[in-house]
Amino acid sequence: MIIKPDAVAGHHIGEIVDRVEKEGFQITGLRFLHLTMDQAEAFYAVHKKRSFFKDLVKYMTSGPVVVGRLERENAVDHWRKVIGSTDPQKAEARTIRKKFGKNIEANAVHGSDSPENGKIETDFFFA
Ligand code: FUP
Repeated sequence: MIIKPDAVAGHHIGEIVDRVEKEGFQITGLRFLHLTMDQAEAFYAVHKKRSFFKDLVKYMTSGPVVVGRLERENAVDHWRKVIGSTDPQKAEARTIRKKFGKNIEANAVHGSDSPENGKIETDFFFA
């Protein structure tokens, strides 16, 4: 997971980490850091051609984030259910994005979209 700049700035780290643990995840890595442009561009490289890429990188480097390595049975699918739809307005009640997301860009948290990408993304931040 990544707790994105808007959620960190909004003082929601504690509530989000609390939810992570209540959902049965084991936190096996947790870091507070400010992404560089290079890191943000590399992390979102799949979206390089998309119209929102430049703004997304700008936003992701606008303030510190918290990155976490989460383990659980069926972790990827479960975390995606807990965070909700990319657009907070479309996210279901009780999801993290519904609760804390501001808009489709500043949507509070990141989750990997497959176990393969989960491995790539956790390796990006954790040795
Ligand atoms: P998700 O898997 O829900 O994080 O969504 P995507 O991989 O489709 O998008 C990654 C990030 O790009 C989103 F979290 C926010 C940003 N984004 C936009 O800023 N605008 C869009 O129209 C779509 C995504």
